[in-house]
Amino acid sequence: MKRYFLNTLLVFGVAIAILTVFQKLEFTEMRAKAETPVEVRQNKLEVELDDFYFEPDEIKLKVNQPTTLILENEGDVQHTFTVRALNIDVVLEPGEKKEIVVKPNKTGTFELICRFHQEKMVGKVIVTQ
Ligand SMILES: [Cu+2]
Repeated sequence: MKRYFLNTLLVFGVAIAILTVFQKLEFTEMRAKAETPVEVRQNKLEVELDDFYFEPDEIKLKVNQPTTLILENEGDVQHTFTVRALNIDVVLEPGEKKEIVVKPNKTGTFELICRFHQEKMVGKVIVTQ
């Protein structure tokens, strides 16, 4: 009877030890997730250039933080992704895809244009803190 009791105690002891380890692991994982800001994890953005618009036509960036822009010209003519205020100017042939990394050094709302069709092909780049 005494041995049975000890065995039961041992099983409980092991079970509690395992649960404690699992809880600690889960906690560590949760903390790792919480410490990585959303903006850092999702710093890629696809922008389509088409005849004759940008999609999306409003691009949100964080100041002093690098973002990869995946630019794709899905139209039948040449287009550019141009933000003069941020010294960005990329020309894309029809069907061409380019990745650029932008790291804006100032906040504000800046004009995005295609240099070849700037009367209709426009958008905005909004840089915030
Ligand atoms: Cu264009």
